[in-house]
Order: sequence, then C-alpha cells, then structure tokens
Amino acid sequence: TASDGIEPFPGPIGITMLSRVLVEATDKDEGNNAKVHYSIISGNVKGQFYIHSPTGVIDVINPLDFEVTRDYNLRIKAQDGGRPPLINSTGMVVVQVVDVNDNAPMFVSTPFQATVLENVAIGYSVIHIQAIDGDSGENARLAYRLTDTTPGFPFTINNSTGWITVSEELDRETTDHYSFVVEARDHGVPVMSSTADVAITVLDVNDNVPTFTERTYSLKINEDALVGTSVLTVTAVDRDVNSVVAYQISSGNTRNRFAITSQSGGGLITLALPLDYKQERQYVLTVTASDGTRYDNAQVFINVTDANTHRPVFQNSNSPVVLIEGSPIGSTVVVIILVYPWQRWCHDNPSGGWTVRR
Ligand SMILES: [Ca+2]
Ligand SMILES: [Ca+2]
Ligand SMILES: [Ca+2]
Ligand SMILES: [Ca+2]
Repeated sequence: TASDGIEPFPGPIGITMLSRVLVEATDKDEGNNAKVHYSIISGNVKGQFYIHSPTGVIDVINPLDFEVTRDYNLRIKAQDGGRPPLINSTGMVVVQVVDVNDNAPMFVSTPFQATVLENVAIGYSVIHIQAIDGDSGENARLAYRLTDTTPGFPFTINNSTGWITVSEELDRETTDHYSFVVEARDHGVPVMSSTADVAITVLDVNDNVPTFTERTYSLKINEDALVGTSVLTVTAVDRDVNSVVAYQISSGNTRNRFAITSQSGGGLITLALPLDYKQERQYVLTVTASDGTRYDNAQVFINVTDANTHRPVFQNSNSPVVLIEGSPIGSTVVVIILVYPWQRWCHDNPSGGWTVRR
C-alpha cells in the first residue's frame, strides 16, 4: 500500500535545559510504509540537539545557555519507509530555553572612587554604583547594600538605584577617607551576589577657626633690647588642611615698636624700633591670626624694664697716683671705686675707712 500521508505535528513544544522531547508523527499505513524516521532539517544551531531517528526523541547534547540563544526552531522531517517514501517536513519544534540564575552580578568600573566636600548637605549624591547581571527577570534584578558598616556611618546606598548618598554630617578633620564594600545581589534562586570596593575621600573646606594656643601672653623686655630682637612667638592652630594662618598686630602697638611675621606656622614678634622706658612701660598688643575668612585674637602683655641708662663714675678719677720706685711686682697701685649716682661715698665706717652706701 502506498503511504497516504503523515499527520501534522502537534504545536510547538517548550523545553527547559537538559531535558528531552519526543516528537511523533502518525502514519496510517502498515509495515515499512508506516515506519517513520525523523531528522532535524534546520534550526539545529551549533548541533545543540540530536534526534533519534526511529523514535523521534530529541535530546539536548550540548548545554543550553539562555544568555546566548533563547529559542530554537527545529524543523523536523518525518519520512516513512514506503517506496517512494512520503515525507512530511512541516514538523516544527520550538525550543524555548528557560533562564536559570547562572550569572552573578558584575560591577562596572571598579574600584569605585569618589571625592566629596566635607560640607555637603545630608542626602548629597556621591557616586553611582552599578552592576550588571547577564540573566533575565528576577535573576537579573539587583539589590545593593553596604556591608560591614558601623552605626553612624555617613554613607548609605539606595538598594535599587545604587546611588550612594551622604547620610550623616561629614568632617574631614575627623575622618578624611572611607573605604568600604558594596554588595549587589540578584533575586534569583539561589541568590547570586558580588562585592566591590568603594573609596571616598572627604575634601577640606575652611570650616575651622584658627585658635591661639594661649589667650594671653606676658613677658618682660629690657628697654635696651636691640632692634630685631625676637620677643615672642605666638601660635594659632587651624585644623583645616588648606588654611594658611597669617598674623598681625591689630592694636596696642604704640609707636610701632613691634613687628610680627609668620614663621613656620607661628607669629614671631620682634622689636622693630628701640624702646624707651620713659615713654612706655607696658604694651598690650592684640595679635590676630586669620586664615583669610576666620580669625582669632590673643593679647600680649609686654612690660618694659628700665635699663641702667646712667653711667657709674670713677669716684677718685682725679686722685694722683704716687708710685714708689722699686715697688715689687704685684704691688697695689691704686684702688678704683665705682660709685653709682644713687650711692653715697660715706666716711662712717667704724674702722675709719670709707664705705659705699645707697
Ligand atoms: Ca543573576
Ligand atoms: Ca541565566
Ligand atoms: Ca580654617
Ligand atoms: Ca575643614
């Protein structure tokens, strides 16, 4: 009997990874005429499938990968054993590969590095963390979190967008660098995750006042000190890294006797003009340390001490000195007595000699 046809194949068949499918055509004939042989005539990309000719069982012989090919349209030929054989080439197996969670999230542009000014507002967006996931759907939907952060940690991450924002006030003078780890995990089963390093450097803002180490300084200086003499070094500390502190004498510098210069972070006060005890016995200088925006004052009390401006006189400078010829070497020739103006040369010594008294 002649073969009178092969029934159409059933509709598309979906299979998942590493399973098998059976295609079957029916033949109403008998004997060899009904012996159907199957083959794949197209769509078997990269020889992914094998069809067992007598049975129509299709096996997956190479691992499928949803990320490479999501579906296959296998055209199946069924041929009976009749002479001439009857052929049906309308069989179509559509293989839809179902995604499994076989890709971990992958961070882009690691390591993540950012800088932020220490005075930004809470909520400020610092850096966008992004990971990609090769899977689909929930297997690729990512959630971000920061791992191992301590309470009070000043950064937080939006778990869906990956934006890291400032969540607590920053202070460069307390902490100027943060290194931490961000994790991305997908929503697949089982969950897959990855981590990446994040480094954030906090940049300085001039937010600290230079502060004198002492509120007041006091010292004495002799009125005959030489011009240029170092009088005192005052120091103001500014915790900002970029602040250059400049010093000046802002008041009390009568007759501009003093000068101040910045020297290795401090303000060196020197004597600019000769002092005169009779004119000023005390100076109260106000010194100012400024970083250009913020400043601090301190007071410097300088007491001038009287120099001995009157010379002593030789009491007996006019006395003749009589030297006896032949006096031995080492003989006293004359005793010179210096008497200051406020001293008296008295002849009230009980032994009859002279004494010097105030
Ligand atoms: Ca995944
Ligand atoms: Ca996958
Ligand atoms: Ca400052
Ligand atoms: Ca600062």
